[in-house]
Amino acid sequence: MAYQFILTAVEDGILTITLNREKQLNALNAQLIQEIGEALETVRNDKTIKGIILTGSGSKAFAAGADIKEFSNFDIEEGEKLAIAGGKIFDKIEQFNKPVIAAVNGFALGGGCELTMACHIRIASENARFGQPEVNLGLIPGYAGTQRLVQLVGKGKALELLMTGDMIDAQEAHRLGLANNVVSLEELLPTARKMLGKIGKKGPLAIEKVIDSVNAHFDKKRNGFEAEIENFGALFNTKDFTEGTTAFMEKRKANFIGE
Ligand code: CO8
Repeated sequence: MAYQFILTAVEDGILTITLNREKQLNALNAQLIQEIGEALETVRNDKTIKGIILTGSGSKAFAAGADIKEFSNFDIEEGEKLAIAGGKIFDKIEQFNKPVIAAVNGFALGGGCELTMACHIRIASENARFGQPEVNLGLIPGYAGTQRLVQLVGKGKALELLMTGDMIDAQEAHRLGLANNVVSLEELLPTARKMLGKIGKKGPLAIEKVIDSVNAHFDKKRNGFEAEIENFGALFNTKDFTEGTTAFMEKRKANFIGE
């Protein structure tokens, strides 16, 4: 499929989606966000794909935010419409049935930081900078930054970052739990691929249920404990469960098929 603002590539069962507006520091316009959603849908039911990496083109930015030029003249209705449409794609990422890793290769600001937080895991390069600078524009985050930042770093630090608009470096993001780990820029994509390679050897349905159960914790309409029990029980009815336990007993590696 041809996209205007992203690049996609599949290698070793991993789909890499690269935000491709390097001159604009990969600022997120509405179409770019929609294209991420479309690219994800192409692999949802593809059993050969074990995971997804989201990254930015170039070595300066993952994404420096939502495209300020796109929404600078918007009124209330247009602003809300943009936030709702984009928010649905961010939710899709968070709830995706395969692991999504943000490989954060530079600035991840505003909507860019929010996009990393919608991903399941964030790996940062040493030059990465995170921040929610919307207050500098007289705005607040519109892609759930006020919610997901609290989930990742806690209320006090989230309020500080959201109200000061301060940028933090990769090490500080790691210390706060925003970044899972920090590696050199050269090691960024290899590290993300290695992690997805490891996850890809596990039972895909179990991975899907891990994602769903953890998400249930943060969903006010669900009880996470009940969701886990339901997901746990459902896995007993799968070929992967039979294969996993049989392989253990036969002292060999399991060959999961995602059924
Ligand atoms: N939107 C549009 N263009 C951008 C953005 C952006 N967020 N960030 C950078 N660019 C563009 C610049 O305008 C510039 O373009 P040009 O060469 O045509 O003038 C180009 O990218 C390079 O940027 P700089 O020259 O500014 O590069 P510097 O190295 O000097 O500075 C910074 C890098 C510090 C990252 C700087 O570009 C910056 O501060 N960018 C804006 C950061 C920001 O405020 N982000 C938050 C945006 S608001 C947001 O994300 C709200 C999310 C919720 C929206 C919900 C829907 C409504």
